[in-house]
Amino acid sequence: MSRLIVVSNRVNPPSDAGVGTAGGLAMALAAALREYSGVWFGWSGEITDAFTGQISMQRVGGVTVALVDLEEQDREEYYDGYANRTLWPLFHSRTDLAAYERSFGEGYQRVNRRFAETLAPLIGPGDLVWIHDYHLIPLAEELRRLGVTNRIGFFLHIPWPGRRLLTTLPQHRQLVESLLAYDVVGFQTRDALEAFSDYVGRELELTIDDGVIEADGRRTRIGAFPIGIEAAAFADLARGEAAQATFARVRLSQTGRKMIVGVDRLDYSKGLEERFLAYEQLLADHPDWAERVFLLQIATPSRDAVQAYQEIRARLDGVSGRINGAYATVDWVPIRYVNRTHRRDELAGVYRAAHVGLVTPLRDGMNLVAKEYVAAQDPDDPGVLVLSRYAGAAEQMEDALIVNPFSREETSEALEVALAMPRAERVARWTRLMDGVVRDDVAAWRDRFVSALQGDAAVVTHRDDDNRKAS
Ligand code: ADQ
Repeated sequence: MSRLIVVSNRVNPPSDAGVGTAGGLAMALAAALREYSGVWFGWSGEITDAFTGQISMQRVGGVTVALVDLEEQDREEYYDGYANRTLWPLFHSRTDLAAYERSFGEGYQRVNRRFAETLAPLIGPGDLVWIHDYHLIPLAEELRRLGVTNRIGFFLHIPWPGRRLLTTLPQHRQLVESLLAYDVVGFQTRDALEAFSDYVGRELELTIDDGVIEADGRRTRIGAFPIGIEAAAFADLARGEAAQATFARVRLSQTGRKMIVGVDRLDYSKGLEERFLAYEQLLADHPDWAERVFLLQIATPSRDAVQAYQEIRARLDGVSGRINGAYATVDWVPIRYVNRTHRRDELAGVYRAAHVGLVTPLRDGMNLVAKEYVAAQDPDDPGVLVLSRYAGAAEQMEDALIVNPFSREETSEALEVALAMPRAERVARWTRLMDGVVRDDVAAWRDRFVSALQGDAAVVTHRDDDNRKAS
C-alpha cells in the first residue's frame, strides 16, 4: 500500500497523552497516516537564523512528523504576510484588510520552494502527497519543477473568493494556474467549487469537463469534499466524566437562565461584533428576556502579530463592555466573554449545557463548531443551532435556523425563535442534523479525498447526494 505524505503549514498530531486540545482535523489526519503509514511534514513554528532545510523527524501520537524551521523573514513575509494579511482576508471577502505587498508574494514563493526542496527527497515512488490550505498553494508546482511525478492533492479549508474579488490580487493568475499542477483540488462546498470554476472558465478560458480540467497535458480533478468532525467520538466525549463535570458547573452557574453559546477563534471573519449586536437587539426588542438569558462567548485569541487581530480584539472588548454596562443588573451579566482555550472535553460539556449554539461567521470555509455543537447535545433535550448562511456548513445543515449574520434583526429574531422552540421541534431538527454530522464525518471526508487522489473514485462535483449515488 502506498504511503501518505500530508503537508500543512503547522503540524499538530494529537499527543500521546490522548484527548488534549487537538482538533478533529488533526485527529483525522493522524488516523489517516497511521492507516497508510507515512509522514506529516510542515513548519515547526520555530525560527532559525538561516534556513538550512534540516528536517527534525519525531514520532508523536503514533505518527511520524517531519519538521523544518523557518527564518524570521519567512515568518514575516510568508506567514504573517502573504498567508495571514493577503490571502486570508481576500478569501474571506475582506479586500479592505488585504495587503498586496510584493515582498509578501516573494516570501510566499520562497517558502514554498524551500518546502519543496526539503520535502522532495522524502517522497518515494507511489507515495500519495496531500497538501493542505492556502499557505501552500504553489507547493505542487515547485515539486513538479524538481521532477516529482507522484499524485498530489490539495484541499482548501477556507472559502474560494468570487472571480471579481480574486482579480484584485496582483498575482491572481499565477496563483490559480499553480493549482493545475495538482491531480486533485478539493473545496469545502459547492459554492466554492462554482466560484473556482467561474474563474477557470472566464479568466483562464479553460473548459471543465465532468469535473476535470485539462491543461498542458495534465488533468486536474476538482470537487467538493465537505469536511466533518469525529462525530461519534465527540458525542462520547460529551457524555464522559470531564464533560459532565463541566456541564454540571455551567448549569449551576446558569441559575435557571437559558444560555446561548458562541465558540470561535478570535477572528474578524467569525462575525463576533455583529453577533454581540444581534444579541443586544434581542434584549432591546424583548425586555422580557432580560435576566432570563445570557450569552457565553468563548473566543481564543489568534494571530496576535497581525494588526487587524489586535483591532478586532479591542473592538470586542469595547462592545461587550458597553452592552454589559447598559443592561447588567446586580446579579445578571448579559455577556460572559472569555478569551481562553479549553480542553475538548470541557468544550463538549459547555456545548451540551447551552440551549442555543450561535454560529454566525460572515464567511467561513466550513465551521466545525456548528457540527461539534450538534454532536454534543443530549438526544432527549437538544439545543437549537442558529447558523450563518455564509458558513460552509449551511450547505449541509439545513435543519439549523439559518440566518443572515449581517442583519442583526434577522439574527435576533432567530434567537427568539430558538429560545422558545418546543422540545418536539428541537428533537426533530436535531435528529436530522445529527444524522448528517455522523454520516459525513471526518473519516468519510478523508477517505473520499484519498480515494479521489488514488484516482479510483467518483468525486463530488455537484450535489452531495448525486455524488453519493455515483460513488
Ligand atoms: P477555523 O477557522 O479555526 O478552521 P472552525 O472550523 O470553527 O474554524 O474550527 C475551530 C476549531 O477550534 C474547532 O474544533 C473548535 O472546537 C476549536 N476551538 C475554537 N475555540 C476554542 C477554544 N476556546 N478552546 C478550544 N478549542 C477551540 C479552518 C476554517 C474553517 C474550517 C476548518 C476545518 O476557517 O472554515 O471548518 O479550518 O477545515
